[in-house]
Amino acid sequence: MRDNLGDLMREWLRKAKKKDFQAFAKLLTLLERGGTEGLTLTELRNPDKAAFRIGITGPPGAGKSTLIGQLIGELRKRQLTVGILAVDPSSPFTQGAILGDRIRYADHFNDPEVFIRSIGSRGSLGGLSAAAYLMLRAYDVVGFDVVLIETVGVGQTELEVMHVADFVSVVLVPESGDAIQAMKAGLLEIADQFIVNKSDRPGAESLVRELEASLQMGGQTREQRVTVMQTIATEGDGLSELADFYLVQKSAGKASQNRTNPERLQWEARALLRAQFEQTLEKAVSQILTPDDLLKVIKKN
Ligand SMILES: Nc1nc2c(ncn2[C@@H]2O[C@H](COP(=O)(O)OP(=O)(O)O)[C@@H](O)[C@H]2O)c(=O)[nH]1
Ligand SMILES: [Mg+2]
Repeated sequence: MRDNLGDLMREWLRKAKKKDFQAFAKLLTLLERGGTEGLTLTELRNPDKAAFRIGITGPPGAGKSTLIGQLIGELRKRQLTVGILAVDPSSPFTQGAILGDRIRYADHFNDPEVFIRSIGSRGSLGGLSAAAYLMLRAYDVVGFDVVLIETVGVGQTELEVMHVADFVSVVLVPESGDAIQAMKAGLLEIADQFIVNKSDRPGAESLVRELEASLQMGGQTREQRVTVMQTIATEGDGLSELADFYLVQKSAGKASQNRTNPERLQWEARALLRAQFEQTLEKAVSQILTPDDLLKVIKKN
């Protein structure tokens, strides 16, 4: 049974590498269900390519999905292949909402160089789900130039995007509160860049100034200077500049370096082990039927 799963994964992967996106979708589903089994695939363990992964995070409603929709178009104009992984249960890219947004994203759904996938659930012991890590490995193997990862930046889970992305953009809007609040939420730690979206709304300019001031005061710890850009995603304003900016970041070549970084591998191991523990835990818990079972099962595990 286990061998079968590995063989099946290998088969879908072989097809996916030839741009068979139906096969790729099937592979991702197996990776999502198969626990750590995906790691038995040599190519997944050691991808010979590394897509430039851009994490796009920020509070719900900030306009991340709208921004990504526009960004896909800009990246396609620049002849890049684009993969999207939405780790956001409320994303328009998730199953149900895709129907509603069919018209808005129609171009991209029919584009053979664009692949969109979402995972609704996160690891239930917290943290980014193990599946997300494995699926992103598969995006590397298939050979996308750029992968956009959408997460909702409101909890610890989402801060973890910094351990899989090669560049993290935090999307804020005038109404999402002041810069201090963003700093408190830990967003300064993970941001390589802030995008002030909805810049058509009042308060955008002052948010930019606040962010820049906090960045100056905050003693930026990462080697890269954190930038602040402004967009109006609904109008496509600032999107061409953003795409160009990402291409400059991409050319710095961090992606392949990051893939072999021990600290990152350890974060991935945490997610995979959490998933494994969780399975064991659920199995053990289901055996408890009497008060005496409680001690028995706990001692046994
Ligand atoms: N006024 C304005 N509305 C925007 C802008 N960008 C997105 N929106 C709207 O904000 C709402 C939430 O957008 P969405 O992309 O779903 O946000 P997400 O939850 O961060 O993915 C939608 O109604 C968008 O049309 C913008 O730049 N200006
Ligand atoms: Mg969204």
